[in-house]
Amino acid sequence: MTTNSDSGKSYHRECTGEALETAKAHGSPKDITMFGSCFCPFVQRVWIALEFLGIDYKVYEVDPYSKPADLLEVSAKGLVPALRLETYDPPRAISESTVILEFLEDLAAMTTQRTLLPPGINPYARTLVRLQADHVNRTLVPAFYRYIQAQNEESQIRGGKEFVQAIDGLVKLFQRAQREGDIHCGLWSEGGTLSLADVMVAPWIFRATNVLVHYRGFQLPEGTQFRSYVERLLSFPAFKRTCSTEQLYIDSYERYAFNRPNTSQVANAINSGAALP
Ligand SMILES: N[C@@H](CCC(=O)N[C@@H](CS)C(=O)NCC(=O)O)C(=O)O
Repeated sequence: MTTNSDSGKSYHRECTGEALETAKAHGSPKDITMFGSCFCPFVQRVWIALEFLGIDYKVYEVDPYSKPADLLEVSAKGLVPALRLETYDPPRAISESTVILEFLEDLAAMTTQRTLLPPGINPYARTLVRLQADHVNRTLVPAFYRYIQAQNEESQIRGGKEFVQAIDGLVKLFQRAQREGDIHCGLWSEGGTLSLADVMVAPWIFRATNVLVHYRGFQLPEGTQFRSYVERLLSFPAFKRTCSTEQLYIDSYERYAFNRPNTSQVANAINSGAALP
């Protein structure tokens, strides 16, 4: 069902659009340096959180596939995102998007007082958001890559179904949180604000609306509630400020859409059935 042939495009090395403006505004040294790449959804998570939590940072764009020495110093696997904490001497580093999000949440609690979790002491309400985030990581993200890397019609149809099921699973978890009456369902609630689960999933929902539409003819599930959620998510200011123009993603994901050999560690893991790096 792939509509066109591999034209050999490579990934972009520099942000475009709103993301470029944001990167330019964060070009001078700060206590935190974010190692990132414009096309990377794991980086986008961290970037959204920095913007939303009001934590200052410098953007440092690197090519994670060429493994420059300064990237390997902050991430043993040579993966973006990573943060370099410049206030230590010598500087220290953190990698892994989900772990970085927890670090930023802790840091914000001590500084800006902003949060991605239900505020106050409500362990159950906070757990519901973490359950949503866990589903995104273990089910929805791998399903996205299996779908975009699937090459024959049968596996593409299966991949599309699996991705939709993963979205449905997330919707069920949002509905459960809402039904149980907890105060913070993130942007799923009208009038709500960004949650940890929203940050975790937004980059892949966004890429479903451009990359998957372009290469797989994908349509997001219907349903007014879900469509309104996507609308709130993709128009949320802290999210939009981290978005490049759609062509950047379409170009950068051609490698995945044609499952070119050695596209990335993530692509290799999907092809071999291993856990994602
Ligand atoms: N588990 C990591 C995954 C990060 C990741 O895979 N980043 C990609 C870019 S989207 C990367 O750096 N790839 C380099 C490579 O595959 O060698 C996280 O959540 O931060």
